[in-house]
Amino acid sequence: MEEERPRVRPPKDWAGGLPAVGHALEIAHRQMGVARTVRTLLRVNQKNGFDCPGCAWPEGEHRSPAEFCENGAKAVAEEATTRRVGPEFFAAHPIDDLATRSDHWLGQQGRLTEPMHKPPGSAHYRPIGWAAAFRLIAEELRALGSPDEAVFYTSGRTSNEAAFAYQLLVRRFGTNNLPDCSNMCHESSGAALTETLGIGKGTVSLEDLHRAELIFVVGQNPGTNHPRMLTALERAKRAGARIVAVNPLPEAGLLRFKNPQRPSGLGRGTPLADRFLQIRLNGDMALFQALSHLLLDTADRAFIEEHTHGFAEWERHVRDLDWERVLEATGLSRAELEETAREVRAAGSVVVCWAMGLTQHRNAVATIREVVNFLLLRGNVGRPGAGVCPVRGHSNVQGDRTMGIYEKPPAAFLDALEKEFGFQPPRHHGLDTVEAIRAMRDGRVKVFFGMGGNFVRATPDSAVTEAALRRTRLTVQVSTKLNRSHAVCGEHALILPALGRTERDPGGYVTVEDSMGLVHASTGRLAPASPHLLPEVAIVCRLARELFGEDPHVPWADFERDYGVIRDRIARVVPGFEDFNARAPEGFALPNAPRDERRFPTATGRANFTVNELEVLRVPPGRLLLQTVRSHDQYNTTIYGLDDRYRGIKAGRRVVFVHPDDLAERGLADGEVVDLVSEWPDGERRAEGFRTVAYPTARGCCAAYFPETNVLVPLDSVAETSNTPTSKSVVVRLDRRSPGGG
Ligand SMILES: Nc1nc2c(c(=O)[nH]1)N[C@H]1C(S)=C(S)[C@@H](COP(=O)(O)OP(=O)(O)OC[C@H]3O[C@@H](n4cnc5c(=O)[nH]c(N)nc54)[C@H](O)[C@@H]3O)O[C@H]1N2
Ligand SMILES: Nc1nc2c(c(=O)[nH]1)N[C@H]1C(S)=C(S)[C@@H](COP(=O)(O)OP(=O)(O)OC[C@H]3O[C@@H](n4cnc5c(=O)[nH]c(N)nc54)[C@H](O)[C@@H]3O)O[C@H]1N2
Ligand SMILES: [Mo]
Repeated sequence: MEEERPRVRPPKDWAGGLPAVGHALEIAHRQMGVARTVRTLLRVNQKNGFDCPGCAWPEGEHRSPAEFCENGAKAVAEEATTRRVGPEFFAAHPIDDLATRSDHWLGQQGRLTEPMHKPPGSAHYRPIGWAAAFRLIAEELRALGSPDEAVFYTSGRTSNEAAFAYQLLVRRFGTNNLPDCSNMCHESSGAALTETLGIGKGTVSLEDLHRAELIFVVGQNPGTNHPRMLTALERAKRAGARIVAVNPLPEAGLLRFKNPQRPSGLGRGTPLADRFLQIRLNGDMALFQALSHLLLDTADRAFIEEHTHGFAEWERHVRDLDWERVLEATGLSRAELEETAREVRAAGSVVVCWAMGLTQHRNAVATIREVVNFLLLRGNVGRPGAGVCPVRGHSNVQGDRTMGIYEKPPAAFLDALEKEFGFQPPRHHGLDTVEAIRAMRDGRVKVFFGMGGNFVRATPDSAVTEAALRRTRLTVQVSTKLNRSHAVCGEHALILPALGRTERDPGGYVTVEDSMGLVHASTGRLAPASPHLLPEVAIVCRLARELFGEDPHVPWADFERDYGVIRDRIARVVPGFEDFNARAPEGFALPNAPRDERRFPTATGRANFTVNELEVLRVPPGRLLLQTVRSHDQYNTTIYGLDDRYRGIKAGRRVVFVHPDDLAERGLADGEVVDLVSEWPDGERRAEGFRTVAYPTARGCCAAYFPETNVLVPLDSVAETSNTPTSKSVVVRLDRRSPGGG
């Protein structure tokens, strides 16, 4: 492992500005040199360019000629790097050696160039031809006792076309085992919104955000993870909006924004949040219940009467609020809550935005249902400037779900597939991410196939998950870059190197769907990193041809040759994609019944108020509640560098942010080295050697970076209903390391 010596400075209270430009250009330059940097970055999110692989934030109708985003630029540079990992690299590095390397080191080696195979018992990966690789996978799949003994994971960068073809292959093979990164991400949002509003997505457009009078940004760090959202918030502010930030950490991007696009946006920048509610981890359900309680007299009776269900019962529940619990859960004062409620009272339209700070808790689904209650109370759904805005992560994670990457597909989707292709897709539900790990651990699943992503690092309980993957017969990773999932493998292992989104694709353009349900085309222009790469669609189609031979149901060869053929099929299967090929180049918005018509396709046919019991997550004496977050220099498990500029950290990632009083209570000082120990009924889990950083987080809470801390998240610690790992509430104690590192 690399030596890390983190240096610590005070955190920043603004995001963006010239340092953001400088930092991005520095990384881009290191990865790809000057000419390629200019050529590549000018194509991001432009018409006829490629969709930024950074995040799912929408582009807006007026794309500026250099829609600049520091972290978008870094994501692009990682893919467009000129560094390469070829057969010589694998000959020089046995798999055991790769397994000792850090995520940072692995990612920095560059792009994968050729298919590689590790046969049983071999210490190394060796080159393998594409045809032999597909033969091997098909043989292993055919040898299974049942199609349900294989799982097919998807990360959220896969295009609509590749995702549609992939789920078709998997269902044609006979299973719904399609876990995806959503299971660890916005699954809780999907579950809560489907039940209450009848759609598993947000109900606002960019335009709504621009004209909202009040915007809540809850459990989200947009300065790092959705930098272009700051431009939208800035624009809303200029139109008079007020912003309430709800977060245990005073994230720089929430406080003040210096827009690098406008010279006048530099200087002191635009203050963003008008109010910062420094909430305790997991206090949000209490917060929204309390706000609703204070606003019951302002209920939009006409809306409630006409469009909702369950109001009376919910009103009784919220009227009878236990203030003591609210104050304990939130760590906020009653005055702060009352002032915030007054602000809501004065606002004609409210949007609530959120991300992982709400979705990765045991009661995440209930918390998001409470956000919906809060908005429904004043009719803040389905009219301009108002609604729910779950801010998505991966650039096409929302589109992948729309295309059927889902272990619990709705019957209507399967009916449509059956009608279009004339085979019977499996009807029983498949395994999600956590269930897939359990099944591999228990020997019930023998083949793992990953379409992108870094399964062993993104998932919880790293030691358990690694052992689970090592038990399988075959692991297949379709990847662009080296990561730890290549070093933790089954008896047989394959690495299948794929084309990235920045690269020319022989099948034509692909499409993606952003966080607000806009579908648009993405065209790669760079020469592929290696002549041996295949597009994801081709990988799916060639495997299908090997597996099914002449297939009377699906024209796989045509799919591979021309993605327009896939789009024609999508148009007939997925509602909202009519005339897909004609509309894709311009882009179009998917229908959204709550937003467009105030229609709520739920079980009751109305928007549902739900009663959610308020519990306080109490932590045993001496323990802290740990959240696992992203630094400014990473993209999930891809680590660009060891700094976290906005939080004042340089040259190291093994740090834990703790309130100074919580440190003092434990007799600890800033700069000491501790182990983080999570306690769970089945035993302890330990992450070693973290430098304490005295930091202005909420009391009783601490924060450290993912994926180093995934080892601490117990596999069985999941959100109710959504089964999402509770990555934002892990009970830990800090054990001081004895001097000398014992
Ligand atoms: N550059 C970059 N961009 C990215 C990513 C990346 O890694 N790097 N990842 C992408 C992906 S897949 C996703 S899902 C998104 C993630 O985007 P975010 O959700 O912004 O990512 P996290 O770092 O997990 O940050 C969680 C935020 O919620 C706060 N928080 C944690 N727990 C609570 C809580 O209980 N209540 C409240 N109110 N706040 C809480 C944390 O302090 C932190 O500010 O970003 C996407 N964009
Ligand atoms: N403790 C903790 N755990 C978490 C989270 C957390 O906040 N805390 N967040 C969760 C969330 S929100 C998410 S979304 C997951 C992310 O989980 P994943 O999506 O599985 O992880 P990534 O790190 O985004 O995957 C990176 C890898 O994807 C591959 N890749 C990149 N681009 C492409 C491409 O275009 N095609 C193909 N085939 N491969 C590509 C590269 O090889 C790269 O190494 O992690 C989850 N895990
Ligand atoms: Mo995510």
